[in-house]
Amino acid sequence: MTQHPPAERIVVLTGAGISKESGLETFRDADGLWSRHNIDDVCTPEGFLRDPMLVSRFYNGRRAELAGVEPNAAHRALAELEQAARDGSWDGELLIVTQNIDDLHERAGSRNVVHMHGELRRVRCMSCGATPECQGDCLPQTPCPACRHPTLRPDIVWFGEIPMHMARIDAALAACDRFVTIGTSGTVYPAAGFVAQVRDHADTLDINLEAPAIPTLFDRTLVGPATRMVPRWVA
Ligand code: BJW
Repeated sequence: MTQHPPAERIVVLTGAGISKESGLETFRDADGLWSRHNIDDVCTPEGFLRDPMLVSRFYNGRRAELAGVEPNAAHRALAELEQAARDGSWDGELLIVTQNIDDLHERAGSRNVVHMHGELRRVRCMSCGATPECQGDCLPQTPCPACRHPTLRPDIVWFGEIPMHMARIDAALAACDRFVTIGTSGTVYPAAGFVAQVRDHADTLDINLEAPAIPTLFDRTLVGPATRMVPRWVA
């Protein structure tokens, strides 16, 4: 019989490392996206205003990659834990706060997912704020289906912008008993500061392929690939 974690309210923060074994790139690993793309060009509002086509090509390329990959054992293990809460076999609550813009948590079956850095499958109208879904390539000069304004940007949080759903995330962090990070370098704020927010009231665990180079604020670390370590932690 499966023994799920004992804590009642768990917040899991995921980063690019959880999707790496599905075939998506991370950002800051040696072979990551930032080794080939300039952050200021593709990941800032100023970069988009300078060259919307360059930014659109960057995200269209990532949309194409996402279409060719599947959730992995780590995504599925989290979805199974949430399902256990739903069917009553685990007396707990799980919220996934993801920095990822892919939809692999949802495709694995998770429903309680908050995308704090936006979603690849949506674009945002720079006039009315509508966030329609976009299939295949999305181009900035496409008219918004709601207001016809011809400037749709990726629905992504770039540097200098405020991450999404922060009120819900802060409330979940304040109420959680356990906080687990999976596959994130912990370099980008505000997500990097969540462990400091919870450590006086929650048990904290970091799951990462690499052992931390410097001491961290986490109570425990599990070192290894997410597809091995997350099912082991959830079981
Ligand atoms: C595995 C694995 C396997 C690999 N198994 N593990 C100076 C000090 C402090 C803050 C700032 C500062 N100057 C500027 C700031 C703010 C800035 C910031 O933090 N900058 C830092 C770089 C210093 N932050 C912002 O601007 C944010 N906004 C903000 O702060 O607004 C103010 C505000 C906040 C709150 C309330 C009110 C006001 C916005 C940040 C936007 C980030 N956007 C991006 C790109 C968009 C999405 C996209 O294109 O995909 O988000 S940047 C990029 O980094 C992306 C990611 O979500 C994010 C985090 O990266 P992640 O996921 O951690 O990936 P990596 O590559 O870094 O790490 C992968 C990890 O996986 C590694 O550790 C591997 O070891 C591991 N791994 N394989 C397990 N198989």
